[in-house]
Amino acid sequence: MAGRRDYTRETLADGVRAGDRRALARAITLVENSEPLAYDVVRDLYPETGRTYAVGVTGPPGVGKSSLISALVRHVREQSRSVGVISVDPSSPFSKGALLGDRIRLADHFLDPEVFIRSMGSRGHLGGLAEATLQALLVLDAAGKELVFLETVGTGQGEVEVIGIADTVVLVLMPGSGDSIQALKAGIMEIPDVIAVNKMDHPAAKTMLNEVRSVLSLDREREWKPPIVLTEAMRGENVDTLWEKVEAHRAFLESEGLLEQRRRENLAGEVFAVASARAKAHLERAVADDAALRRLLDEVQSRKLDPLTAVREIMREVFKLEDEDGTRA
Ligand SMILES: Nc1nc2c(ncn2[C@@H]2O[C@H](COP(=O)(O)OP(=O)(O)O)[C@@H](O)[C@H]2O)c(=O)[nH]1
Ligand SMILES: [Mg+2]
Repeated sequence: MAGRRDYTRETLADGVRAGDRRALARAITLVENSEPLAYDVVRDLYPETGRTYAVGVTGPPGVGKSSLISALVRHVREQSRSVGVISVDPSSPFSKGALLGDRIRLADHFLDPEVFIRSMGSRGHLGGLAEATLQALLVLDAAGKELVFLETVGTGQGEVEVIGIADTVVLVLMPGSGDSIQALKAGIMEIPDVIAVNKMDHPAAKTMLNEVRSVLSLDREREWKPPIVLTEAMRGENVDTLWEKVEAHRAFLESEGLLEQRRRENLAGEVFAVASARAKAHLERAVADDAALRRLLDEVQSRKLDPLTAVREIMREVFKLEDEDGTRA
């Protein structure tokens, strides 16, 4: 199939199944562009998916997520496992081997045919980044990747939706990630399954470790106690231990019969997230395209119409919904 540019639904699905890199790259580009062919191919492949184990890697910018993923990929490649990486960190663009700045860590793996790395742009997908990531993950799953790492930056709602599909979530912090500690403490950030305190070469790493420990100790009821690992991504220090913890979490989920349950909830959550994102995009477009709806907003502004009456009008007009605010007309 080499050299063939115009895939059909069948040849693209077959290329993905065979793990052909060109087909994978093409399929994910189509996914990113919300092309109809991408939907068809994923629809065809979906019954064959569910074999990949997805590891989400999240945390603030600059903590070393990309570097750690690179080290983890190296580690799991020593066990000959096939790997995919999807990065939705806009600051870590690893596409086509053309890497910016010093972010060459994942480039080590570009020559390895069993490793497929792709960064997703944050362009306007109909269903947001959650949609594009989910579809890309399914493509890599159908291609037979045993493991897929999903890198996302931050802790915003969009990122939560992207990481929401992961079987195991690793939160990466570094000395000085005080905001994240506060977010964990306040319950803004969900408790991850494994925590890496990276840059352990930094003098404040131990302090950070203790802070994370004290936050987690507040939460005694959990069956799974998230392990915390000090790592150094550049030299690969403790990366094997970090991977052991990920595997331990997987074993925990599997032994308790929780993996199926988690996946069921994750998939439901993704469907909901993508549907919500599409509904929002639809709403915004509808209001932008409709002078009468825009006028409602003007009337709210000039206090001729109260906000919830405008909401009700908009819901009726755009979604054909009555009484969505729960009041009786
Ligand atoms: N000293 C030290 N620097 C690190 C470590 N891990 C990553 N870095 C550096 O931290 C910076 C950000 O790393 P990167 O992996 O791009 O972080 P990301 O934004 O979380 O993906 C880079 O300059 C890395 O070289 C570490 O364990 N120790
Ligand atoms: Mg990164």
